[in-house]
Amino acid sequence: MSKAFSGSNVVFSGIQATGAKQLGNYIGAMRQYVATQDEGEAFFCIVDLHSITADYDPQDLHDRTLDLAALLYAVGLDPKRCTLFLQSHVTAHAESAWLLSAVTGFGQLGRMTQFKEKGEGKEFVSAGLFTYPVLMAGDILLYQTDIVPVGDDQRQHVELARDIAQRFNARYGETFTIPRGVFPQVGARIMDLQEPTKKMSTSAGTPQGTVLILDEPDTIRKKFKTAVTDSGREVRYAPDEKPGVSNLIEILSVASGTSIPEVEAAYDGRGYGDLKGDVGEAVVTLFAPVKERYAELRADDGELRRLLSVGAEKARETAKPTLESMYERMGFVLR
Ligand code: AQP
Repeated sequence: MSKAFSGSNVVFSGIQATGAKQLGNYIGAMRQYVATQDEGEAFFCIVDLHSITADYDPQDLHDRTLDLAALLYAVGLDPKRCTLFLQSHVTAHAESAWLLSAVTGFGQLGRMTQFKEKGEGKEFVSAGLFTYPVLMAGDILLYQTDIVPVGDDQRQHVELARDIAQRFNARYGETFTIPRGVFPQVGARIMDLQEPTKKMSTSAGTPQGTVLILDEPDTIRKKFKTAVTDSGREVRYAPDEKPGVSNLIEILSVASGTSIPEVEAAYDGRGYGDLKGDVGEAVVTLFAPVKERYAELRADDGELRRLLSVGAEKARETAKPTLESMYERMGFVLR
């Protein structure tokens, strides 16, 4: 299948609509979106269809979707340089998920860590939570994607998408570009500040250990001040041995634009108190302009909807030839 855009990379990544967005989402994903929007043709998708796989409230989904669109523009996505759209506005996503389920192993889905983690201990686990990675594979493959900027927790799902693409190509003929995940060198897995062996997450993390992008400055400072660190006073980057302090070092490195060894050197002999205070301050400074832009953008519902509708139009056009090839190669009689 030929690329819609030759000579450059196609970038695709999705982000869930529900859940207040946290520092991990920013460092692991959004920051990379902004950086990759000039690497070629970039598509960023608010994956609202994914949001119904766990318990959710319809009104909350509705409001959070527009909140997230405003936030993504506020962190630096530029509608002139990338395409931002809602997954539910492009029906090819739901269709491709069904078609790709024919080349996805039941056993493979059962091995997905996110399914196990998110389903564990729940009274009701939806079938959607199980098939979620197939929808995600369709999201990526419909755009003939080369690179998928995501955090470390999505590594397994991107691998599965590659596997699905290879199986489809082998069974029905070359149809998909095989995508590759790209992960930030620093900050691919930001940890919960209270439980630093677990990733920061709005649904699974601790409220005090999860820093929200739109938290008030004092709340951010307090969350860092009370961050759980390790015994001793040595500010040294060693994630297995010292998860708490290493997480703070990574966050400070990203928020202040300095390398990990530079952070270690700057805090040599100073202990954890200074480090916690400074990381909090650096994150407050990082998010201050984002909060300001967000407030302006979120105030104009009409403009947000207009931008999303332009994005959806572009996404529909781009996805269409790939979806048609899928139907054709799988033996369906075309309309
Ligand atoms: N802690 C993290 N560190 C680095 N990257 C992260 N991402 C999420 N948490 C971290 C990356 O953010 C992108 C979008 O994620 P999502 O909101 O679609 O869903 P998620 O990965 O399930 O994030 P949460 O906060 O854990 O959401 P909930 O709690 O709602 O399920 C992805 O690229 C992800 O890697």
